[in-house]
Amino acid sequence: MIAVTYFVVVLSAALAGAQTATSSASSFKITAEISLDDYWNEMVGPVSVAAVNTTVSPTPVASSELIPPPTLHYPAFPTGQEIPAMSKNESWKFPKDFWWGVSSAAYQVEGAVKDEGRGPSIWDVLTHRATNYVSLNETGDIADNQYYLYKQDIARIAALGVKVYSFSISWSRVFPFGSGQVNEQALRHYDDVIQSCYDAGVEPALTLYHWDLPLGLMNKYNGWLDEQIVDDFVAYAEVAFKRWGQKVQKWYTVNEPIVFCQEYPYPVGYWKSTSIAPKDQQFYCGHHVLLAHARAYHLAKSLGVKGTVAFKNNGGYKIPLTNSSADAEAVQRAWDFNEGWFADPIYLTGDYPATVKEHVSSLGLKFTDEQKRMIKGTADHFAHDAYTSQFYMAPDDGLESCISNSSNPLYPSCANTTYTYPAVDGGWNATDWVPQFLRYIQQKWKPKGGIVVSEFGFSEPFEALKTIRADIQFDFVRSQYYHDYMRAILMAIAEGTNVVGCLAWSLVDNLEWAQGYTVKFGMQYVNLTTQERYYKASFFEYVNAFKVYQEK
Ligand code: PNW
Repeated sequence: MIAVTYFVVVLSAALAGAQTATSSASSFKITAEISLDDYWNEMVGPVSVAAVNTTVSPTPVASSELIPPPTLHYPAFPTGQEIPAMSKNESWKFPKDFWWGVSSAAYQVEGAVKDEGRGPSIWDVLTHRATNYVSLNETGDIADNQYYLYKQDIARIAALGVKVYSFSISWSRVFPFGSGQVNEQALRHYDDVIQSCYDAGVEPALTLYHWDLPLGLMNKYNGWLDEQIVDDFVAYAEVAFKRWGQKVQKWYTVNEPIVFCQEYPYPVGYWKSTSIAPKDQQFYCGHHVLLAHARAYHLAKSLGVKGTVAFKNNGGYKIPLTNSSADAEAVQRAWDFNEGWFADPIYLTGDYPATVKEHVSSLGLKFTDEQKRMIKGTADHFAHDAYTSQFYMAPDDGLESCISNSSNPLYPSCANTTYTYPAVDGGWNATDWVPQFLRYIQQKWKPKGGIVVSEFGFSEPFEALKTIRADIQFDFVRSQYYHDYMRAILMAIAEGTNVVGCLAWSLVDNLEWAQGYTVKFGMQYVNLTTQERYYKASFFEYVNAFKVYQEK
């Protein structure tokens, strides 16, 4: 228990009445001291607490667990055999130094949201207060309770021979209000998570920001919409780099800026209001992310941080619907406004792709020459969360009419798209296009240090409705996905694409953001009542790819 800490915060009228989604006509500013407890009570209210709230020592994983769960649907796994009998393709291999692992993010797995001095993040408000924001009003209050069960989680992945565990640090644990006073207890917690990884023979990879913005910064200046976040992020990164920079070899600054910037506009009334038009907010966010990332990168280098520093980009392969030149142009705009928005500045020019630049500079957001020089080259490899592939095409009424009409729903990218079926129903549909996708990344952004598929994974349709554990564990469709995805990476490597690592999402079922626990991405089932973990068949399928194809 830490002593009650008081922080000076700026309160405005909008958040004094933050329980409802009404925005106030007038606002006032006061500077006040508030305890962390009172801040929680005002902004979030009561939270659920797990039965287990001290760090648990790992219990050894029983050898009976280390064989795949029995098949329910077809007899392809003879008893005791890990995969269907299948011949090896001798022209494929993962090089010896190819690194692979599993991933998670703080708010999705940790729980213990109020413990040991953690301050609230925007996700505590989104789950507790925002009306209809999260399916079934589920929260991350307890989640997988990994805050206390990490030794068990690490032991379970180590038992399967997993090499890397990629997780994120909770900014509002380190800085309960986002800036100001550091919470030493949080640092000690992550010291032990990191050390526990090494003790188990698993290498930790750290992400500094996986969407859980400290609420204090959202209340103070709308988070990523304001340039002040750059200094605050760099101050946070500095604490992490100084603490773990000589130990941790793999660093990511931010996870998927496209996704979290497009999360703006957040529902109004829960935090400071903004006059930035809803559709423009993502570009303010992106601008500040690029500056924050780049400064953090240079800071890491100047502090002598060992290993690699990059950010996790995301997106999907873009397939032109037809061979028309309009669809080709739409595809290019889609790359520009997705991957290229962050990748062109960081890997190529220090600045946005021309199409994006035209739009962003119309908002008054421009990088100076010095900033461009600072941004360019700030990633030691290309980390891509590569889940999907989609068809793209020009809008029905043509590209030009969209580009000249800011009220067109597709503006400003103006690329129209279609999924075969929605992501929550398993429609990520990526594996066929993975080799082309990875080759595109290599040819377009020419990353030094190669490509890491920093997340990929699959939600089985309707898995959350299953009630029989054996049925849940035999995740045939996800297994097929991992089977195909691994072969797609092998194919890419065989074609000469420099893929150096991959991280499967996710080691356990967890809080899938606005979809709560209704959508499952885990390679382990978690009984959320008992917090017991059970390997699913897909985990064995994933691991097996390395058993068969990685050079010893
Ligand atoms: C990732 N896309 O989000 C996140 O990093 C995870 O936190 C999340 O749980 C996981 O994927 C599964 O959804 C993505 O549209 C969101 O390409 C969107 C895309 C990719 C990843």
